[in-house]
Amino acid sequence: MKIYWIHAQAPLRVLALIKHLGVEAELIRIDPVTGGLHTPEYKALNPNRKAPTMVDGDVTLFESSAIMAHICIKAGSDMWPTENLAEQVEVLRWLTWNEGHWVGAVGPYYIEHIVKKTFNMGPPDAAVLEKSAKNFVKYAKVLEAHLADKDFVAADRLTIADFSLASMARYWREAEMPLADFPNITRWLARLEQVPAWKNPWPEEDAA
Ligand SMILES: N[C@@H](CCC(=O)N[C@@H](CS)C(=O)NCC(=O)O)C(=O)O
Repeated sequence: MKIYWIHAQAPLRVLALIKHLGVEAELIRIDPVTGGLHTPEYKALNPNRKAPTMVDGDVTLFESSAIMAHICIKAGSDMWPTENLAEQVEVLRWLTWNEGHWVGAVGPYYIEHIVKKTFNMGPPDAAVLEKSAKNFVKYAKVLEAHLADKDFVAADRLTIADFSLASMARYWREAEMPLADFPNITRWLARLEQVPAWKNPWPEEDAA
């Protein structure tokens, strides 16, 4: 199995899962700054020109959720439930909620404070952050209420939904996300940090 990755939050989920499950994979780092996502070879694998991308035999996949589900099935891991279909639906619900709502809520903070700094794109735009606050609070309230009586997002255990939802939010302090008033969320994020592969998801040669 080959995983094409860049140092960013969607590939992070897949790399953490691979490490957590001990799956053997060739991890191929791409440099987005020098056009690595735009080569004809890469575009043939992922026409979105984004990372991650997985190639496993005849199967080529983009979208980190689908890649994570594939890896779990292959590794026999119930982090993507395949026996209890009610659990599978619950995990799917939170993966969908992540893409549909949570990414849009936390994304502006992550982009303004972390992505811009990483790629020397200038200072955070205060107007963007101010405009984002209402949406952030709206969806943080949903997750906060959901986590009131839970250690994990779905199925009462660690699943790929946790990895998806936490991949930007894990940087909440550095990204200045206003999460201090959401103790269930911050406790859940701290709990995930106790998972070694989540705490240090990057390949060994790039542990920074
Ligand atoms: N929904 C996609 C998101 C993929 C995505 O947006 N990847 C970003 C990194 S988090 C990327 O490749 N950005 C590089 C670029 O847009 O040039 C997934 O979950 O895989």
